[in-house]
Amino acid sequence: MSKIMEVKELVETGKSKKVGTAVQEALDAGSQPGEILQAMVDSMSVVGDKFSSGEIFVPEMLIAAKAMSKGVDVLRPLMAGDNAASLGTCVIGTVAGDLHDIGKNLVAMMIESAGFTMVDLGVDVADEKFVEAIKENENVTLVALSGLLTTTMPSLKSAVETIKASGLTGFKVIVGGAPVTPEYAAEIGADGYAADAGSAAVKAKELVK
Ligand code: B1M
Repeated sequence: MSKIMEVKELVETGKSKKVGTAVQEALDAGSQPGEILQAMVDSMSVVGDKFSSGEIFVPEMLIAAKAMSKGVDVLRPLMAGDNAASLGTCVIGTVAGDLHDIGKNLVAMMIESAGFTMVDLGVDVADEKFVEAIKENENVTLVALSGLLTTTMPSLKSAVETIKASGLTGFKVIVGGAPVTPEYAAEIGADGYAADAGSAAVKAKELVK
């Protein structure tokens, strides 16, 4: 089995202790970081499908997520670019009621590597926490909101509304996450939308220029 396939299988089966080593071995064997990352993202889709079909349950999803995070830890220094150019501070978080953070962490990593200083509020972030973070941090130029559940899409809406109603200015709001569409982003008043971590970094730069 190729090293990259081994990484994929280890993530799918939640073998967190082995994933880091396997990712390093895949790199040593010549695989590119982006390729390994995509293999792990594909694994999470398999995990999601197995969950949907009742083959696995929440604990298995959780351990697969932990395994993927271990793999991402090895890739992080290789994915981070030259962030000498400061495009300001980005406040990021997964919206209220939502505990998914792998996608948000990847988006944070890519936006940071595009030249932003990152303030990561974590998961299940109440609307007011975003407002507080904009007030408390210097030169916030971007607020990035992630939502992974159809049931937390209204939290994206209320977070955008609360942030816009705060009267604070000088930043743009970008939203994303699997159930989010460009149409929904526009409907809730977000300034931007991106489908994945790479395009989030591109869009982030575009929004603050
Ligand atoms: Co959850 N979960 N989960 N889960 N989970 C999904 C999302 C689901 C699709 C699985 C399924 O049924 N097939 C489903 C949602 C269905 C729906 O709403 N339509 C689901 C469900 C139902 C649930 C629970 C309700 C299950 C339950 O309890 N019965 C529960 C909810 C808990 C809560 O949040 N309140 C739950 C719990 C969990 C765990 C905690 C066990 C775990 C998360 C652990 C963690 O994140 N630390 C988990 C996992 C692992 C998943 C799946 C399997 C994988 C998610 C993931 O990390 N994907 C997921 C199935 C799937 O995704 N196919 C699933 C990899 C990641 C790289 O992709 O997060 O999509 P993603 O991020 C992408 C893009 O979306 C985008 O860029 C990222 C990188 O390219 N993106 C942005 C994300 N944020 C962005 C922000 C941007 C721009 C782009 O701008 C700011």
